[in-house]
Amino acid sequence: MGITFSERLKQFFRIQPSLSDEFFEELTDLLVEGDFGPAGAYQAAEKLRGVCKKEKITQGDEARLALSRLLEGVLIPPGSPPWSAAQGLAVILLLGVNGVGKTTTAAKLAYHGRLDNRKPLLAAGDTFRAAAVEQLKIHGSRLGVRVVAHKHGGDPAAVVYDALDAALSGGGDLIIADTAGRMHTRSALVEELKKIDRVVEAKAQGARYIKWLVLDATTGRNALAQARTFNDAVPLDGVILTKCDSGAKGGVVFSLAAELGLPVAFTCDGEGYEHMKPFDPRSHALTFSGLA
Ligand SMILES: Nc1nc2c(ncn2[C@@H]2O[C@H](COP(=O)(O)OP(=O)(O)O)[C@@H](O)[C@H]2O)c(=O)[nH]1
Ligand SMILES: [Mg+2]
Repeated sequence: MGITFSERLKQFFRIQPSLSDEFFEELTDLLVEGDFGPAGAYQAAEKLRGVCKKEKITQGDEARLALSRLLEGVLIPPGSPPWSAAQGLAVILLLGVNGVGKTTTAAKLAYHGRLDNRKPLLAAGDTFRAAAVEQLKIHGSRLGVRVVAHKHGGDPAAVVYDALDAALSGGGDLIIADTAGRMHTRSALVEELKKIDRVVEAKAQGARYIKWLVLDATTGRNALAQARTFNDAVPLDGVILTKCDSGAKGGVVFSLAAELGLPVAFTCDGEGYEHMKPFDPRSHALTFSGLA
């Protein structure tokens, strides 16, 4: 693997003799490469130009620090996880396309919830893929967490309904529902997700209900397109970024905040249960800028 994007950004700032017009143009191009998208990259570079002028910054390293501060300001702090905020039932619905890491993330959330003294229940809402229920059951038995499942091809809303029933009768206080990332058609998937959403809204009144989109960090700008699609179908509370260990550039996180108002709740950097941590805007901005 070559040098990371953050290292390139760092070098770019290092070699600047002056913060000329050309510098800000090149910075824009570089941010586009870092998954900012053209409009976001231009805005960030222009904002930085303004800050440098106002604060009389002339050195590359100072400018990089200013960029990091500016980018941190774009990000939305995730708040505390739903299981730690209050007592009572919490319901997490995980959405996202195939292969992004939903099922693995469901298991990680159960693991972390239990560390915080919650009693998780996993709901096997991906009834579309034959192996999906089995995959979640394997996690459930490793973790000692109950998995509510129906058979392959069943109605996922009914699975979630049963998980809610089980929780409300004392079987748990943190439901983590996995869902399918693919159906026969996109509209079928959207209808299915809306139905699950209606079931939770109706049956879990008073519960803390969170909808998180799982995104593979290595898919770059495509992640933003996915977020738009899902957010239109079922308004999201935030995203969980997976595979941050696999060479992601990290710029899309700023677009998720600036363009869709979505915070990142957690980042995952490996397949193990412990490879998930709460997202920290400051450290993301510093790492992105090559300062951490
Ligand atoms: N390297 C890495 N792999 C991950 C991470 N999260 C999930 N995976 C892997 O990605 C693949 C797809 O995950 P899965 O949970 O089945 O995705 P789903 O289709 O969205 O449910 C599996 O091989 C996981 O082990 C992560 O944070 N880092
Ligand atoms: Mg899955």
